[in-house]
Amino acid sequence: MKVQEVLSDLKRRFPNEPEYLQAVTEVLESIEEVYNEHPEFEKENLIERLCIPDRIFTFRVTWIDDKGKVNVNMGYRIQHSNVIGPYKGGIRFHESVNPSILKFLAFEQTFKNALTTLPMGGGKGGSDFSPRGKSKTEVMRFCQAFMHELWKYIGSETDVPAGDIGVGGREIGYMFGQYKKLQGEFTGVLTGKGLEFGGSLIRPEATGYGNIYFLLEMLKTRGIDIAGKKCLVSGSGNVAQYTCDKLIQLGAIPVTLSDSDGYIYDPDGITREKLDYVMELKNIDRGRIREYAETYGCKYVPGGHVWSESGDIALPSATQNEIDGDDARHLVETGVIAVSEGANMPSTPEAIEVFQKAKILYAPGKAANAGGVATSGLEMTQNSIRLSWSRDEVDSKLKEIMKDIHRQCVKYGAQPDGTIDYVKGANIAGFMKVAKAIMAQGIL
Ligand code: NDP
Ligand code: 2IT
Repeated sequence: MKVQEVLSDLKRRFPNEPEYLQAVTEVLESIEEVYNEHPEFEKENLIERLCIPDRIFTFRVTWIDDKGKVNVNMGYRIQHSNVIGPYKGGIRFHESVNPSILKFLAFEQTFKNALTTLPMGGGKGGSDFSPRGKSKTEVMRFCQAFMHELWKYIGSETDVPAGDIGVGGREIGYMFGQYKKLQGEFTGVLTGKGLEFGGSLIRPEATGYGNIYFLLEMLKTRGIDIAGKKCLVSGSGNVAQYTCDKLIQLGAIPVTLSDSDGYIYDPDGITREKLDYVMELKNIDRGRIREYAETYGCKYVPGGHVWSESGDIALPSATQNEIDGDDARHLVETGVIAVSEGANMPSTPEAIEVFQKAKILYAPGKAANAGGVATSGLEMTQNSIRLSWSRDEVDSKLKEIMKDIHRQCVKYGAQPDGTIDYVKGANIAGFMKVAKAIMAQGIL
């Protein structure tokens, strides 16, 4: 089937899955031209086989809270594609989780993982359980109950989950412990593990650092220095924190952070000391970003989005569709020069169009935030060879991978006017690798 036929067919079959359709539409529209140059792809209905996940597991998760109440959540694992390696991708715990969101993430993950140059297929999982407001023991019981179902479907050579929204080192530790007990085996079945039990140095930092390494490559194409640039960062979790960390190291000035309740704007910049405070607030005390404004006496906007402020560089690091068309127009009108996505699909299609028309530097998540999963891939390698690499070794491999992803984007996304279409570049590069692997392995 032709690209447009597949798209309208998917819309008919999955009308209640807007995020999945959004991600699929973006990729298919940017690869259409290349796809049409390969009649052998169409002959084997490659597109439809690429868009529909290999399988989806859905299960009930039952757990008891501290008051003795029995709670029921939904659990999922989407195994999208294992043509270039074991299924690989994070687990998200958030009340908004549903099949559409996980299908979009698993689809995107497949291309992102292809771009890393490492042998990893694509998958994603999660639950509509939110750790927010839960005690440590409730989170532990939930993670154990979740893994009690999930363990049957995963394995170090089959499917290797990791963290995402609501799943950090703490949750990975609990899930790893439960997997090990059920399977009776110590294997690298999850990434993002603690350093004491097979985790990799730099994995916590990797998504944020990787995003800035990618941004540096983009800025280099226009001869722009990052030092002194005012940066808008959204979110205040793993990705946002290490994005700020690297910005501070490079002399840039992060001025915002947010959570689902609102955002802070600190005109003096988030310094090293203030970032240490945020890390303790968010990772240990599990507090709200509002408390930053109370501690440092800056602006807090309840219910607001950082995109109503202005800055030189925008680094969305919270969630999907957080930047809409109006936000994008405001950012462009107030002089943003680069947008690099730490989050997955944070810009709506309209926002992407605004950025691209304005010819600012714009990097989609599947390229810019691939450093997280790439370092997960490095964790898998270290687990397989039973060795731990030093911080510098992992960091320099991460830098090389991000530079390589940038090169792939330039190769497939260079435009006649000298600019680079990073959306097209990332989508075509990822697609070609996965497509060739599917063709080589026969009709399955
Ligand atoms: P965290 O759970 O550590 O942090 C998420 C942050 O975003 C929190 O501040 C959270 O606020 C905020 N947030 C989440 N959902 C919403 C929402 N619906 N509305 C408003 N704010 C929200 O997750 P990560 O930092 O790991 O993930 C952030 C993004 O980066 C996600 O899009 C994820 O898919 C992506 N990503 C993560 C990678 C990783 O390695 N962790 C790798 C690649 C991409 P609150 O605390 O109030 O919920
Ligand atoms: O979206 C992502 O790339 C992640 N959440 C990280 C996945 C991983 O397997 O490390």
